[in-house]
Amino acid sequence: MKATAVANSNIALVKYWGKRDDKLILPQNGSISVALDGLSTTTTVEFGPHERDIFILDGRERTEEEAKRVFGQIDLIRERAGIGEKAKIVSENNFPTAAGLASSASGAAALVVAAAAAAGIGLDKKGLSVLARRGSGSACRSISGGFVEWLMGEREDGSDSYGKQIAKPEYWPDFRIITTVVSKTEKHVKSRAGMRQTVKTCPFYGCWLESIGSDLKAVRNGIAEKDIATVGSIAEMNALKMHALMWTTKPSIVYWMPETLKIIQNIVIWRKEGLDCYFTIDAGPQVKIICLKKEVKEIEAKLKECLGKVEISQHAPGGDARPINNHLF
Ligand code: 2P0
Repeated sequence: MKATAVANSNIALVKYWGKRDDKLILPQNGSISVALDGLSTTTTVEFGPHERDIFILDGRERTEEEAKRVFGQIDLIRERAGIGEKAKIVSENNFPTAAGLASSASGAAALVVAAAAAAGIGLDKKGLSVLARRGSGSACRSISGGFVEWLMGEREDGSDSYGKQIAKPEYWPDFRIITTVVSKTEKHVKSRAGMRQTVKTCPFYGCWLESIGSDLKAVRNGIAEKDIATVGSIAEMNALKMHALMWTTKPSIVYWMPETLKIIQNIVIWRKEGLDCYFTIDAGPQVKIICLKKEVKEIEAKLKECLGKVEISQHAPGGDARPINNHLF
C-alpha cells in the first residue's frame, strides 16, 4: 500500500487564466504547455494504520490548512478505490517551492500517480489527468511529458477536461526553456484568487477568450513544424495578453518587478540583433525564455551581463509522470 512517483513541472505556452467551474476546476479556455525536464516533485504515499492523514513537504509537516488540497485529492482516490485507511504523504521538490516555477503542477501530478498506485487502482493517462486537475488545474498537463494540450472539455462533470500529449519530448529535443529567478518574494495574489477576480471584473476578458482559439492553433502547428519563431512569438504575445488581463482586474494584479521588465526589454533587443529568443511570464515576476538548444549559451551569457548575479537554468522537454521504486520513507 505504498508507492512513489515523480512528475515534472510544466510551463504554459498558451495560458490558462480563469475557471468556469471552481469546484471541479474546469477552465474557461484550453491551454498548451511543455514539461520541464529537471524540475520535478517526488512523492511517496502510503495508505495504512496512521491515526490521521499526514503531509510532509520538503521536510516540514504541513498544517491541516496547508494540506487541504492534498487531502482533498487523497479523498478522491480513497473514494475511487473504496478504501478508508489514512495516508502518510511525503513529498520533495528539487527546486524552491515558492520561486514561481509551478510546483503545484508537478506536486498534484506526482501525488495522483503515487496515490493511485498505492491504492491499487489502475487508471490510464486521461483518468490520472482528470484527477490531477482536481488538485490544481495546471497539474493535468503534468501527467504526460513533452508538449501537452489541456482540452477544456464540455461536459459538466469534467470527465473530458484533461491534458493530452500532442508531441513526445523526443519529437523536439532541442526545444529549451531557460528559467530565471529574479525575486523570491512570496506572491501577493495566489493564482486561484487572481483568476477568479479577473473573470469577475476584467473588461477585456471576452477579448482574451475570443483570441485563444487562434493562439492554440498556431502553437499546435508551430510545434508540429518545430518552428521556434511561431511558437515563441505566439507564446510571448499570449503571456502579454494574460498580464494585460491581470493589470486590468479590479483590484489590479501586477506581478512584475523592475528586473522582469529589464529582461523582457532586452529580449526584444537581442531578437532584433538576430538571436532567436522569446519570453513568457506566469503568475509571478520570473521570466522564462523560449529558445533552441543552440542559442542557450549566448542567452545565458547575455542574461548574466544584464542582471549580474541571477539564478538561471535550462530545461529540455521532460518525460511523463511515472512510478519509481525509491520511496522517500
Ligand atoms: C498556466 N497558471 O497556464 C497559468 C498561467 C499561472 C499563469 O495555471 O486554481 O495553480 O490550482 O487551477 O493551476 C496557475 O494556476 O491554479 C496556472 P488552480 P493553478 O500555467
